[in-house]
Amino acid sequence: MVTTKLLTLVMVIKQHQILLGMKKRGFGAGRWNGFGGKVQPGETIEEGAKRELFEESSLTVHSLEKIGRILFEFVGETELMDVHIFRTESYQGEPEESEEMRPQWFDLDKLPFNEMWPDDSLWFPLMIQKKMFRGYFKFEGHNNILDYTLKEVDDLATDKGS
Ligand code: 8OG
Repeated sequence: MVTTKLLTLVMVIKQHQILLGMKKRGFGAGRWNGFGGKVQPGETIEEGAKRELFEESSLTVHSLEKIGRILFEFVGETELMDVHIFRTESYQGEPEESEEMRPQWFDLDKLPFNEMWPDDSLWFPLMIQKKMFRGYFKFEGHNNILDYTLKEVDDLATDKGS
């Protein structure tokens, strides 16, 4: 049976920079990424996104913009990952290292794509330009994309995931 896990991912942008964290352990360890994780029972997706951002970076945010949604399939695994991606340019606090992430600001034109998930170089440009998007990526292992779709959408809220 195929199941789907709900996940969040938050991108914090300040002028010409983006805050990424080096994932220190678990899924995606050794890669720079935004902040996020599993949505817990009883919280909305946006609440989960804010909680994970705070736990992993010490930053708080009042509002997040929904910017993208990507479904990931890993060959041989029955669980799909439904990742809801948010963006913000207003936050409170200073980034601090956590057990999971070591935060660092990167210039938007000097992103460390060779130390990031391979799909990121395809959708980061849309996210940076505030274009909303939907994607699907089929991975073999964690390095090979076998198949993908990526499209800009006008509205994520009414997009039922087809
Ligand atoms: O709780 P955990 O750290 O395992 O959650 C995984 C995080 O990684 C979550 O924020 C979603 C995010 N993520 C994936 N796949 C990809 C990907 O291909 N690219 C990026 N940038 N993030 C991803 O699960």
